Amino acid sequence: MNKKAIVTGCPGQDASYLCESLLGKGYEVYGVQRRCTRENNFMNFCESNSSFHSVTMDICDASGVTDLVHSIQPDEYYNLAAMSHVGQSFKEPLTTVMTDGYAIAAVLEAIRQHSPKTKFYQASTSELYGKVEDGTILNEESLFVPRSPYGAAKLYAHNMVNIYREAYGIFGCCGILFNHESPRRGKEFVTRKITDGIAGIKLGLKDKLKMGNIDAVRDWGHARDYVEAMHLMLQQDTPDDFVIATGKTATVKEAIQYVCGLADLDFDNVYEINEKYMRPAEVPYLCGDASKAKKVLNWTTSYDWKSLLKEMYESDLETLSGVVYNTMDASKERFF
Ligand code: G4F
Repeated sequence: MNKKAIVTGCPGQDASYLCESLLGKGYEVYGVQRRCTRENNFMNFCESNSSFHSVTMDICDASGVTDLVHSIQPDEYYNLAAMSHVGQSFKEPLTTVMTDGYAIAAVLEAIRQHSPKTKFYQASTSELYGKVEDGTILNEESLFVPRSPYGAAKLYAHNMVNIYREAYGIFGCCGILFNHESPRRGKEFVTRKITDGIAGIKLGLKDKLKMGNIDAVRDWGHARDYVEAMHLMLQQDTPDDFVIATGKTATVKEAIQYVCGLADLDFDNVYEINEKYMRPAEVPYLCGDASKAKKVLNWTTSYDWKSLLKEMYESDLETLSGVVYNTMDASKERFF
């Protein structure tokens, strides 16, 4: 019998990579997405696979979650759905706590009552750490002091997984993932905003990048590598929490400078600071130590922030070049 996995958060970046990976490993995959989620083509590969089953459900609907867990009895459940934009969580604190906090209590209860052998993965985050001193390398033992509604809701969920593990023996793991990006990243996150924006400027489609705090420091890795860590966590004999990170950092400013270099554009003319993108409270510095994941899970990452941004920039340049080409084609038709 093939293993069965439920993956929430389709068709987002992480869920799309994870579903592809699980299908490649021979799983029956139940990909959960909310009704009305914007269309995108990341899931095309999965949807043409007969082992992929598309499920429309809101993870905040506890009865739907309970029915799904009860009827599927999945071997593994990956909770990747979230209100995942930190800045937006200040504007939607209640939606955030429902999606990123309450919904996790609901699925843990469903598993406890109806499918206690299901192994559960929770997408925890480096945002749990909050305000840390520059230069601090964070690991599984570091203190959690979240600085956003997003971080607070995620900390509740993180604690609940640990409580259900201890109290009821549920096999629950939290991946404390540092920032992970790819060409599939939404354009509202800073790396994709930079690569898509600079590709647009290069092609004359855009004027300037409007940025928030460009002094923020992040540890950026590739989402494709990070979803492998999620799977590895659920293949262990005992459940545990793991930091997943590259251990290398750059500022947002360095990221812009690097992509400007790829595009052969002048950094000073490319961006301007706009207060709109500043957050009420900022997490200024994040750098992770993934030694435990490397040792216990044998997990490795093949990208650093430069090779990651290069792949993203090249992908955006190719996509936007197609837009320019098609526009020229249409105007040619009109002209002749
Ligand atoms: O790309 P970001 O929006 O990611 P952030 O806030 O670090 O959170 C992401 O990573 C977390 C850890 O894995 C996840 F839990 C979370 O769900 C999300 O995926 O911003 C990165 C940094 C911030 O310090 C932000 O203030 O870039 C700064 N920044 C500066 N200008 C900007 C901008 N961020 C965005 N999104 N847009 C800007 O214009």
